[in-house]
Amino acid sequence: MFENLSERLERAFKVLKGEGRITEINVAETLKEVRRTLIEADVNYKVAKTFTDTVKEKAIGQNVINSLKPKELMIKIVHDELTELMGGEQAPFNVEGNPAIILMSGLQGSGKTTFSGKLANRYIKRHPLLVACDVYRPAAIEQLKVLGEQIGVPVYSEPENQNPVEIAQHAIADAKLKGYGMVIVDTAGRLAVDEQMMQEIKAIKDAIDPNETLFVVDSMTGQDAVNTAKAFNDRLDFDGVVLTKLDGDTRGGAALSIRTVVNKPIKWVGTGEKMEAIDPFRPAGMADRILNMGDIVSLVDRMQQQYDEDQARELQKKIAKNKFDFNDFLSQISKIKKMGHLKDLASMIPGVGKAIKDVDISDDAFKGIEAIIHSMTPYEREHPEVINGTRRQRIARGSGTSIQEVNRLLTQFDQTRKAMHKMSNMSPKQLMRAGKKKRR
Ligand SMILES: Nc1nc2c(ncn2[C@@H]2O[C@H](COP(=O)(O)OP(=O)(O)OP(=O)(O)O)[C@@H](O)[C@H]2O)c(=O)[nH]1
Ligand SMILES: [Mg+2]
Repeated sequence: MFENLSERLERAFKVLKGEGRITEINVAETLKEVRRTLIEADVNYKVAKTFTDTVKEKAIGQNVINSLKPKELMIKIVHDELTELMGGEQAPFNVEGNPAIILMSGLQGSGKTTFSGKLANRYIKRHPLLVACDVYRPAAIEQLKVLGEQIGVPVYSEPENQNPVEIAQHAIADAKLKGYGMVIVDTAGRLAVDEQMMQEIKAIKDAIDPNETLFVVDSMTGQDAVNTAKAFNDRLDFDGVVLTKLDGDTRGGAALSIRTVVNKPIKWVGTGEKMEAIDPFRPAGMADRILNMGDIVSLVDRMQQQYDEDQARELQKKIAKNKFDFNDFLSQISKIKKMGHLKDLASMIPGVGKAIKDVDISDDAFKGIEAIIHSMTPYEREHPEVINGTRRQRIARGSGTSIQEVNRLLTQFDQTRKAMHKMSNMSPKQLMRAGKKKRR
């Protein structure tokens, strides 16, 4: 995500390295490069100009009082301004009421149906109901049903009814009757903005009065995304934007200009086809990522989605009793995999993004390990200590790996288990001391 943008900005800042202070002259070159970078990332040229003008004003103004080095000062100002450009504070998402009603809008293929599923999955505890209001493609209902099944959420549809307004109204009545806490209405998209689609989505909105009307847009479409957003907003007056496909090699322009052009906040981003690949949009976090500073808050958020407190406590107990086994190991791996692409996750760690830019981190990294564990009997998984030489040979054969790989996994597992057990019995003070010792 934004790799090019990050790299170019970094180069722009390099010019200032070694400079003692910011002056009109040395900052001019950096700013010219920043502006060029933004325009190439598909940011509207007016937005880019205003942006660099503001940065310049702030940089020169702060020069005297600030003790930061020019390069660091510039990075900080650009970071703050990028955050502002994308809306400043994280926008609230209104899910009050019973049921809370969310309406999707957007062009064909923008990711409405996928995002409906992701949102339902994210709010699974509210007992959501998905509604299929795309009446033009028979396959659309089917697509939503497949997603619904995958995440365990029911789908309301009326295959014989061609009136999406009625379907949405019936679905809400049904939700009230059956006690669903949230209704997510998926609608039909068109290839381009057209009058009939606008009338239809407007009619649905007026009829069901949603908490949130979301405009879903493919971030790969760059400037076009901004133009479509404007057209939809003029007619629909939506509440927030969903930027999908941020996992692709999008140039970032849409994320950076939508807020300024339509004055509506981006509320969510989609970063993959998996149902878990959804993040709340945080302007500061996105600025961190653009400037290659990682985004630890989003990483923690992804983790929290996968771990509930009860499970964590259960696991802690097992570790304390030295009962952590291969079943637990397997379930940890599956949680990590659900959090998203490994490379994406790693790049959220500050400082790591750039370091692994050209490293191939494949999502198959766990495949060998999983195959080995799957070749163990249930008893072996719970009692790894019984896995002797003959058993190791059988496991290697069963998993299509070698005895060396099985040995390596068993040794690693044993070490991890010992270390975890030891740590779980330490006081916070002892933990600190152990950490220091290791670093020396
Ligand atoms: N890589 C990636 N692919 C996505 C993302 N969101 C959706 N897609 C893919 O984009 C394609 C279109 O997504 P849909 O959800 O069907 O789009 P839609 O807006 O419902 O399309 P219509 O119903 O035809 O209007 C699918 O192949 C999705 O898997 C995302 O965040 N990342
Ligand atoms: Mg769809």
